[in-house]
Amino acid sequence: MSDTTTDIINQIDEILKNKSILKTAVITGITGQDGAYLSQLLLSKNYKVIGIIRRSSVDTTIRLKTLGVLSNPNFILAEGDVTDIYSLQSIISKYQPDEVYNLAAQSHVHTSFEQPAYTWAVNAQGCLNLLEAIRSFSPHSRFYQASTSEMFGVNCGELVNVASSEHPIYSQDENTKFEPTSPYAVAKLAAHQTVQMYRRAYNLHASSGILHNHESPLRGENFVTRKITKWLANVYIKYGGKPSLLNDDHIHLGNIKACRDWGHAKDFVYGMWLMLQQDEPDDYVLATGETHEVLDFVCEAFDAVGWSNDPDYVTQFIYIDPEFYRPSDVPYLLGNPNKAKEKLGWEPKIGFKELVSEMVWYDIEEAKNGIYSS
Ligand code: NAP
Ligand code: G4F
Repeated sequence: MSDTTTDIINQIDEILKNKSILKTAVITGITGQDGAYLSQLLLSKNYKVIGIIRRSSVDTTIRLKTLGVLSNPNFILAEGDVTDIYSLQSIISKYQPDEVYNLAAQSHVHTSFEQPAYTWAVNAQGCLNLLEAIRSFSPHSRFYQASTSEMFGVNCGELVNVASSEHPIYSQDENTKFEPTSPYAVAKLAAHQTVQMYRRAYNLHASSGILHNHESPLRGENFVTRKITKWLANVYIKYGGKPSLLNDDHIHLGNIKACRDWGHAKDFVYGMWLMLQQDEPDDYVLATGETHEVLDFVCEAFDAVGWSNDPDYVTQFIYIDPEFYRPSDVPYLLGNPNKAKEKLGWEPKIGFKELVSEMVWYDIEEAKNGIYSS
């Protein structure tokens, strides 16, 4: 084939690809766990995805590479920062996106106690900046805000099994009062209410997902779930698949009695997308409806590799370290996702056991290959 023929074929290919593009989406927080899974989902639906990435002296695209997103021809990285409104204005006005997902955050709760002003700038002001950019330059764009169950704070929610006073169960839904107990949650609540205000005042199609904890093998390594699975994987490899404390290989943890409603990030990003496909914007809780203590997570991880999951046995491997306690912690999260089920048809597919097992075995493979990312 001549060069000219190949050129023509390539051009036709390009035209056909562009023709099949359905929508354009801008995502902030593109390099994070959810940014990676959401891009993967949208690309599979023929979106053109523009990921806003902040300048860094090191490569932060590891998750995007792992999921094969970075090499997709419909994926573009645009440099920007949610604390810099001008960068957002320029990207939003250039791409006129159908959908904008604001996932950028200083997302670590413990860190927010040490860096409250920075957390506020990214999590609260950052959301306002993005909404303003949309209002001014692309008001037709549909907007998703990454709100969080952390906003419920010390409020365990409503009693759901009124019949059993012996084992009362509480759960949080869209009507549960927010009682935030960290700088992270206070900033997220400010953003959440700003979204509601922009919806009312400016008629923007702006929705918030009040998401309970969601994890995956791509979870940041200083969140408790990934910290546990990485620790276990290293011990597993070091001692040939046997549990051992030979070199004082305890895991250092803080509040192991805290309860979280842990789901899989893949399920949750699908819920985000569903919210923006609705005729009307709204707020939705996404959760599995099941809660576990941090200690249960460690036991389940032991079980995944065939070690005893007896809590008395497992706790011998845990060193309770005050360093990992927070000035105030959220004691209990269990979400009621009924509204999302009824209105969006959303349902989580991956359960707790499967989630823990996937994370553990992924980290064992990484440990085998000597991959220790930061
Ligand atoms: P993550 O892995 O920590 O990712 C956070 C992302 O935000 C990263 O891409 C980070 O970029 C980016 N970012 C931080 N500061 C920024 C700034 N100033 N400008 C632009 N980007 C910035 O978080 P995640 O677990 O994917 O969570 C996604 C969102 O959902 C967050 O808003 C989080 O607060 C919220 N959320 C998460 C959960 C959960 O359980 N995962 C639950 C409820 C709500 P770098 O790579 O450069 O740091
Ligand atoms: O894994 P965590 O750090 O997640 P946390 O604080 O629940 O926040 C995550 O979920 C929120 C949704 O509810 C998101 F909005 C937020 O961005 C983030 O994704 O901690 C979970 C629990 C806490 O009670 C913590 O005190 O585990 C307890 N914990 C005990 N030892 C620990 C540790 N947490 C961490 N990170 N490290 C420990 O060693």
